[in-house]
Amino acid sequence: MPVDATAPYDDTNIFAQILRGELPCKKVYEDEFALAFHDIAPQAPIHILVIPKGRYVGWDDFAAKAGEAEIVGFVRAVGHVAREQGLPTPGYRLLVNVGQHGHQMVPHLHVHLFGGQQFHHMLV
Ligand code: D5M
Repeated sequence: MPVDATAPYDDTNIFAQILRGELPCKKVYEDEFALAFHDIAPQAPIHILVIPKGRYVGWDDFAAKAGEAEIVGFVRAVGHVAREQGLPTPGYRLLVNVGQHGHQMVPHLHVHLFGGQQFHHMLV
């Protein structure tokens, strides 16, 4: 079942467990504001998730509640990972699923970074 992105943050969610080091991940980048790791079920040759370290369920509470340094740091981390993966020149795709209609399955904000192939139409 997709999550309700307006629900209170649930500290037992799987990405919270990864952030606390209770579950392993294939880490590609970490800084003060963000953690990036390979998606467990990749849907492209490169499929990385970038998550903020703060407790945000979806885009809306992140945008509304995160501090400016946190927002800037997170956005920069996404760009950093894309550069580290050599993606800016061929290009890549970023995706954020939010709530039920967005089919968000994990209630901790995450940006999907897809690369390594030619994409065509938007996903549906
Ligand atoms: O995407 C949630 C994504 O999270 C989905 O692509 C699978 C991925 N996932 C789930 N569990 C893990 C673990 N443990 N490691 C790495 N990736 C994981 P959504 O946008 O919520 O539908």
